[in-house]
Amino acid sequence: MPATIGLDAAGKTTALYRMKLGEVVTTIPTIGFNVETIEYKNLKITTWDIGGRGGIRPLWRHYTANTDAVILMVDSNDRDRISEAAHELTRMLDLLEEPQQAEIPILVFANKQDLPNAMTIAEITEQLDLSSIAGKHPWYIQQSSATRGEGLEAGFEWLNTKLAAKEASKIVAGATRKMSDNAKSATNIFTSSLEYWNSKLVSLWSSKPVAKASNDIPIERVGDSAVAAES
Ligand SMILES: Nc1nc2c(ncn2[C@@H]2O[C@H](COP(=O)(O)OP(=O)(O)OP(=O)(O)O)[C@@H](O)[C@H]2O)c(=O)[nH]1
Ligand SMILES: [Mg+2]
Repeated sequence: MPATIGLDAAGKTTALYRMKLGEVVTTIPTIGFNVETIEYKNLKITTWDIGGRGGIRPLWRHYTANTDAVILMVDSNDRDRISEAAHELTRMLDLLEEPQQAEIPILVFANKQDLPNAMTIAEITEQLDLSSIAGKHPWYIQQSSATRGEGLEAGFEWLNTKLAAKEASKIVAGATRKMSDNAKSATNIFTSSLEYWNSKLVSLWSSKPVAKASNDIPIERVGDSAVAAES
């Protein structure tokens, strides 16, 4: 389940409710977390909406255990705290320890783009040092205005594609494993039937009276007899 993180007042709850209900709700700071399910067209994503206040941030790590994606909400207008947001993202990514989390997608919303002093996508990409995670995680940055409902769908569509691709590759991996299991058991059946017939042959063979190879049986030597015939 994706974890939606970001500093307090970045717009996480607003964005999720906007997607869920299609309207702007008046939010209060999230203390702890909410679970929200977004449904839009064929898209369905259930995510943690985790409060971003300083005191709550240490709790984020509890949501990383089964996380299959990270949604980071950034207040593009908050220049003073962009480095803090970058720091929290790094910390969050460091917590992803499970091997299956190695390549989980990271969706960044550069939110509050409706405000005149908003940082650009390029500035935020640089501040968050997103290019440095490129080799580890697929990432995507999307500008948005949660209150206007702009850019949210595009971001979630990207995430949905990534999650669906992962699900599909899991199914393919499962099917391949099953096929190879089937091939293995067919080989096992074949081998054991070979072994069966082999043992049958051996026992048939050993029950036949076999001439004893001993010295009292005269050995005909072709060479000698040829010589004898000549003389
Ligand atoms: N101008 C503008 N304001 C926004 C936007 N998104 C959210 N806000 C406002 O920012 C404030 C905080 O929004 P929240 O959604 O509560 O923020 P949050 O990230 O959930 O904050 P915490 O729960 O404290 O972590 C609210 O007053 C929102 O109306 C946006 O895109 N543009
Ligand atoms: Mg909130």
